[in-house]
Amino acid sequence: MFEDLLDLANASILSHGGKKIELENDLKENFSSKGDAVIRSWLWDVPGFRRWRLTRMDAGKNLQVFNSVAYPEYKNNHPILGIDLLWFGVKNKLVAVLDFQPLIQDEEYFSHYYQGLKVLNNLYPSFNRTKTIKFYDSNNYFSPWLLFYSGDYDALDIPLNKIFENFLDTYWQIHDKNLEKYKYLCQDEVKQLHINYDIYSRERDPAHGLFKSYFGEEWADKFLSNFLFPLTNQK
Ligand code: BLA
Repeated sequence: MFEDLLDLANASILSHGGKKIELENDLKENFSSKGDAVIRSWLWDVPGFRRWRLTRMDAGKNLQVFNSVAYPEYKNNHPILGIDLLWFGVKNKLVAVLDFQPLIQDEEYFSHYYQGLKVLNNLYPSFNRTKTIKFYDSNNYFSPWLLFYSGDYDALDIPLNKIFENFLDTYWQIHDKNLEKYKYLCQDEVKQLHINYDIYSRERDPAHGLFKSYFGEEWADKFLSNFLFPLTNQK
């Protein structure tokens, strides 16, 4: 599951001039000691972006994960692309969170970057859960138009691939339209907001326990510090 989405994302990055960055062996691929799960990651250097990472975890019928974050360059103040897709096999439950994660909660910033996501949010009402999100603070690094589904996978009314493709295309539009001409935050402010994003995400991320149970604590710590949120150590 999610393999198609990963292929789609990697192909889309490649077509935008992305170059693969080699990862250390155990970050690139790691098997659980019981042999019941594998986690693979990709890192890209993409024009206009500081860092673009993707991760797929396959624990068979228990759990499937696809997670990706794209951090634009400090010199522009685009929202961060955030994707977190999880499927829990026992309950056949899908949790899908897709957002243009805003650096700040500000009307002018929203009116500049969120027209496209607003359209998608209206187009896919089943991805418009109004319940408060767990673990995170919905007013911090989440937009009012995030696409969020949590429920029975079979009850999805629109194929996830279609939503994903549309979402990614809409995000590329921000980039392709060269919206970096809009200078609302200076480079130093953007840098600090990216650092804060990593610190906040690492503190809140419910994935550590999951990684620990499959791959051990040492690897889980390393994966979070060195791959998922490497700015955590900067202040
Ligand atoms: C929820 N994300 C979760 C949960 C897990 C992960 C285990 C709890 C699901 C549940 O029990 O219902 C897993 N997070 C991961 C994994 C990685 C990770 C495996 O970072 C890394 C490989 N999370 C993100 C990003 C977004 C995000 C980029 O990493 C933004 C789009 C959002 N994840 C997010 C939200 C929830 C969540 C909002 C809570 C969903 C809810 O309220 O049910």
